[in-house]
Amino acid sequence: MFSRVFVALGANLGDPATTVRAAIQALRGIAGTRFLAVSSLYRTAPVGLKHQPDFINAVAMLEADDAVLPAPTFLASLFAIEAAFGRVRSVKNAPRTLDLDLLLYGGQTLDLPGLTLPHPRLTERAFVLAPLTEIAPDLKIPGHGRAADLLAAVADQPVERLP
Ligand code: PH2
Ligand code: MG
Ligand code: MG
Repeated sequence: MFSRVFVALGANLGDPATTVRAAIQALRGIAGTRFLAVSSLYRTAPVGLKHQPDFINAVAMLEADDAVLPAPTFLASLFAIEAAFGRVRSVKNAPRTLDLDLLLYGGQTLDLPGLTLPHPRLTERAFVLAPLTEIAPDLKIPGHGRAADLLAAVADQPVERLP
């Protein structure tokens, strides 16, 4: 079965806009998927650890065949792209060259070590919900309702859509 898969991109070290654009190209190359859409880039204030540079964030939408690339395998291919971009995993929420988060895999809910679907913090983050609703305005998050309604609830978080 084919599922719509949403991936969040984030970077705040080096030249983050260039990194995010290059990472979008890398996502287009994941074997067994079809690339459907990508949001604008957004400049966003850091959530969590405050004293770090602003982020560039975006969200991409792909189609994946469950039988070929189930969620854990899909996540492994995201980690491989992060590693190729020089991501070093140190402390949680530290600045990063590239962060790729698996947000949603069709309507799946999943709770595995290292992989929870929907992504557990997606519902409270404008830097994810703004680009997500840009490309999927009618999206519903399993267990949480409409993404657009969730975005309205975090409208106090500064995000700026880039031209
Ligand atoms: N990612 C985090 C923590 N905080 N803040 C913004 N604005 N954008 C991010 O991508 C981000 C964050 C952990 O992954
Ligand atoms: Mg991550
Ligand atoms: Mg993240």
